[in-house]
Amino acid sequence: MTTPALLPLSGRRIPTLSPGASSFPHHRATLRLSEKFILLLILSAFITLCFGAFFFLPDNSKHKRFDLGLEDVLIPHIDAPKEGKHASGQVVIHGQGATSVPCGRQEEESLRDKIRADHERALQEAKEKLRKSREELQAEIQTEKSKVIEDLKKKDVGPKPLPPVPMPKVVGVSDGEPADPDVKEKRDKIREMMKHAWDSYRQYGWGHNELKPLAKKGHSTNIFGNSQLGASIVDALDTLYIMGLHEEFKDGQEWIDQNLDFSVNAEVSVFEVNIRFIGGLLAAYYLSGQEMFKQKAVQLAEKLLPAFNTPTGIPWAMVNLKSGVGRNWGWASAGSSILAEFGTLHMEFVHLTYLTGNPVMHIRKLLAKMDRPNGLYPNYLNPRTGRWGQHHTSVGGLGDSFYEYLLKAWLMSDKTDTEARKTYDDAMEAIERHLIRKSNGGLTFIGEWKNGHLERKMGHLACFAGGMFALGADGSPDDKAGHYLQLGAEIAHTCHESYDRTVLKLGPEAFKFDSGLEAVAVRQNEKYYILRPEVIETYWYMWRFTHDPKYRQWGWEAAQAIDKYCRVSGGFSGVKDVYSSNPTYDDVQQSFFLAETLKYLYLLFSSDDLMPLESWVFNTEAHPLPVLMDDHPSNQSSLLTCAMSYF
Ligand code: DMJ
Repeated sequence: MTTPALLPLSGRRIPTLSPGASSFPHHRATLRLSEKFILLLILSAFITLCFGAFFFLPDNSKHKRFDLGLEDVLIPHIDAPKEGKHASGQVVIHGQGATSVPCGRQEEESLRDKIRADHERALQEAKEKLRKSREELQAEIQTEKSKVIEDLKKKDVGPKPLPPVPMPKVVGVSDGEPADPDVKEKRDKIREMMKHAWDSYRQYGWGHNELKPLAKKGHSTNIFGNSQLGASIVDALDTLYIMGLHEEFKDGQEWIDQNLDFSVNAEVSVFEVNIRFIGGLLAAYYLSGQEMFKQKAVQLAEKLLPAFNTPTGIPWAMVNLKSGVGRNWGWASAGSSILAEFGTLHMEFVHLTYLTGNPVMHIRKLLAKMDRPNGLYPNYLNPRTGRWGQHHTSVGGLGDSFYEYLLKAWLMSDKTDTEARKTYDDAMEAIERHLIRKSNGGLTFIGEWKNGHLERKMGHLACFAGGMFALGADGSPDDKAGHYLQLGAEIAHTCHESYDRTVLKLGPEAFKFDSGLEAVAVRQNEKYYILRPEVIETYWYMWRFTHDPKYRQWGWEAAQAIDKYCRVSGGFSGVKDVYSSNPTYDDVQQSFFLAETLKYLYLLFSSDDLMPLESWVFNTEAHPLPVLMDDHPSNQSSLLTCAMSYF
C-alpha cells in the first residue's frame, strides 16, 4: 500500500515542471522582464522546496506502526528492500542514510534518480490502488494482516537466545526416603494418590486445564480464559519429579514442548498464570535442568508484561495473551487490582530477571510510599489512580500471598533483601495488633478487617499463615522467634480443629468464632472443600521446624479423609458439604491438588534432606525455586543486586 502523504506532493509538482506551460504564448508576450524574473524566482524556490521536502522530511515508510492486536492500524512498508534481518531473526531498519548530505556530484545525481524512481513507483502504485475495487482492496489488506500475524507467530515460537547465567545451587531434589517403615508406607500411599490423580487426568483430560473426574472429561475456569493450556500438566510436573515419577514427568515435558503455545486469544488471570505456569515451568527447569522449560517461562512472561501497562505500573488482574489488552475483575472494589494478585509476582519475576537480565517492575517501592490505614494493607488498589479501594484487609483470600511473598523474597535472596523483610515484619506487627484474636474457647484465629470492624471469621486460605509464621520466625525482630513459632503452632491447631469438627474430617472454606461458634462454618456456601492445600502446608512447615509427631498425624488424617471422600474412579473431586455424611461432589480436580496438596503431604512423610528449606523457597503454588545465593562464584551477586533494585 502506498503512503498517502506522497500523493498531494507529487500531484502539485508534476504540472509545475511540465513543458505544457509553454502552450500559452499570449501570456508570455504580455509579461514584463521583471515579472518574468519574479516568476522564475518563485519557480526555483518552489522546486528547491520540493527537493528539500524529499531530502529532509521524515520517510513515513520507515515508521512501522506495530500495536499488538490492533492489526487494523498496521501500516505496511512500501520500501521493503530497506528492511533486513539480523541473524537473531529480529527485524531491523536500514537506509537512514537518505537523510544525510550527499558528498559528491555523482552521489547527488544517483540520489536524485532514486527519488525520482521512488516517486514514480509510488505514483504508479497509487494509481493501481485507485483502479481496484473495494473488495480487492479489502482482500489485500487481509492478506497483509495475516502475513504480519504469521511473522509474529514465527517470532514468538522461535527460541530466543538468553544470556548464559550460572545455574544456582540445586540440592536435595530426590529421594528423601524416611527410615521408619510406617512413615514410608504412608509416603508410598501419597505417591499412589498422585499416580491416580495424574493417570486420570492423562486419560480423560489431557491438554485441558483441569479434569472433571466424574464426567471424565476436561475442565477449565475463567482464570485460564478460553484456553487449553494444560494447567494440570504444568502444575504437576515438579511434584512428579520430586516423587520420582519420571515416566510421567517425561510425558508432561513432551506435551509442553510440542503443544504449549501462549499465542492464544485468551484473557487469563495474571496472578494465576504467574504462580501456576511461570512458577511451575521455572521449578521444572531448576529440577530437571531442561532449557525448554526456561524458554517457555520467559515466552509466557513476555505475554504477561502488557498487563503492567497502567498509569501506576500496578498490573491489571487479567490480560489477553494475544492482544495484550488488560482489565480488572468486574467484582473488585472501584476498578481496583487485588493485593494478593499484584503482590504475588515478585518471586517468579526476580528469577526471570536473573535468567534474562530484564528488570520488570517496582511494585513494592510504590506500596512503600503509600499511607496505610492502621499500618494495614487494604486488599484493593486502583491501578489508574494509585489509591486504595475499599478498606478490607485479609490474610486469607485477596491478601494472603502478598505477605507470603514479602517473607519469601527475603529468603530467596539469601536474606539480603532486607527491605522485603522489614516490610514483612511491619505488616505482621499490624496484623497481630488488629486481626489476630483468641476465641472464648481459646483458639487463635485471624479475622478480617472491614472498614474499621473486625469480622470474626477465618478462611481456609488463611490457614497457610501458620506455616508462614514458622518460616519467618528465624530472623524476626526483637528476638521474637519463639513467639512466631508459637503463633504458627496456634494457627495450625485452630485449622486442625476446623477439620476435626466436621463429619468428613475435611475443612470448610470459611469458619466463624462468634456467638458461641468455634471454628465451624455457618453459611451453606462456606461448607465446601475443594482439595485445598493450606492446612497441610502449615502442617509440613510446622513439622520441619518442630518435628512434633502430631503434625504427621494430622496430615495423615487429612490424607485418609481425602482418599475416602474425594476419590472417585476418574480422579479426585471436591465436596460440597463437609458436615454431611453423604456429600455431593463438585466434579473438579483442581490443578493445585497435584501441585500443592499432594506435594506437601509427600514432603511431610519424607526426610528433611528432600528439598531442604535452606536451599529452596516454595512459591505460593508450592513450586520450589532455589535460593539465589549471594556468594555464588560467577558474579551472581551483582546480577542479583541489579534485579533486586527494581523491586
Ligand atoms: C493456590 O492456587 C495458591 O496457593 C494460591 O496462593 C491461593 N490458593 C490456591 C489453592 O487453595
